[in-house]
Amino acid sequence: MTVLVALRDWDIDAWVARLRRELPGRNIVTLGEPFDRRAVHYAVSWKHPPGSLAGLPNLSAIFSLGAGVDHLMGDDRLPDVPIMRVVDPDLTSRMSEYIILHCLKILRQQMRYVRQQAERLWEDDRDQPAAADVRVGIMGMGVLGQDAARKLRMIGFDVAGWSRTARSASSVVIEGVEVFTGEEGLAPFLARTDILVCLLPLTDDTRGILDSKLLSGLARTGRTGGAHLINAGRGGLQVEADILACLDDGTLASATLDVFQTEPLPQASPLWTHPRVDITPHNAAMSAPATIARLVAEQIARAERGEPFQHAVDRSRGY
Ligand code: NDP
Ligand code: OXD
Repeated sequence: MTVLVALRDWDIDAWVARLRRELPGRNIVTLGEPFDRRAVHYAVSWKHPPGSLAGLPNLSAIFSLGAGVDHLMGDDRLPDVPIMRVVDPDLTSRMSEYIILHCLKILRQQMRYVRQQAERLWEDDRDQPAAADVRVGIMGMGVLGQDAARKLRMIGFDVAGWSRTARSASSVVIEGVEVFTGEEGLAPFLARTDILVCLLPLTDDTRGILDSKLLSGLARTGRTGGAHLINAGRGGLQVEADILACLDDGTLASATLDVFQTEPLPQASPLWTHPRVDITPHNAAMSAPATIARLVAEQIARAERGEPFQHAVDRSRGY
């Protein structure tokens, strides 16, 4: 039984080595070598070249090596087999670390002190807000959004969330966290938000959602000196020209971006040098080969014991 590893952008050797360790006795092959297409039962993918998983007659499942599956949905020749995504405590904790780091950076005005140090300037702020004075709004109250919400609440932030369905909102029970839903919940959610955290998946419904219209709905009179955006979901969610315009006209006080419309972020992008933009190279929550290869092996073992796969993607929703 063969497992096909179909990756772009990531270190394929590290993944193959880990998968071989976790799946002893299986034939692990890559797209770049000759292999028997009829022997492939499973494929693991991160941004595989579109069409490269077609023509595998015995394929029974595809595993995304990330939590997001937009990289699969763009392939119009994707085989009609179950798709599983990563849900893993290690990846979830990493994302929460990132969100907490940047919410605290805004709360404690860290960028101001970095600038002051460069100028040897000793100037403090005696009117420092408490975490409870700052309203964080999380778009996307799934696995990652809920964990970040819980941890931000523990620190004391005033947290709310926004998700697609009321059903999911009622199942998200985090003390003190109100979950708004759908289009009608969006305006009130934004109006009570000083720091907007985006952890949405990229789908037909969410593409370009972070535009001027949405950002202008954020609160700007809170204790954070204006509205702030943190996007660690996907670059396709944001309209970068609108974010720059919003920074320049005061709609946004800062933007912290881990993901971009084009990755790597082109050298010519004005985001690189904007004084109120913080950039990280799409590494808010990395998929670690050691952990994720084990998850794939566990999923295969489940299927071969006759148990259902976990964390299957709903293709009609796109996430
Ligand atoms: P989940 O599928 O668990 O959660 C998605 C959430 O988004 C759900 O609450 C869902 O609502 C909500 N949602 C989806 N569509 C809409 C919509 N149209 N309107 C409002 N809410 C919507 O995903 P995860 O939390 O595991 O991951 C979220 C995303 O984070 C991934 O898709 C990926 O793009 C990104 N990511 C980025 C990483 C990085 O390093 N930068 C690392 C890992 C993930 P509902 O609950 O109603 O279904
Ligand atoms: C993911 C990612 O989706 O790393 O897991 O972006």
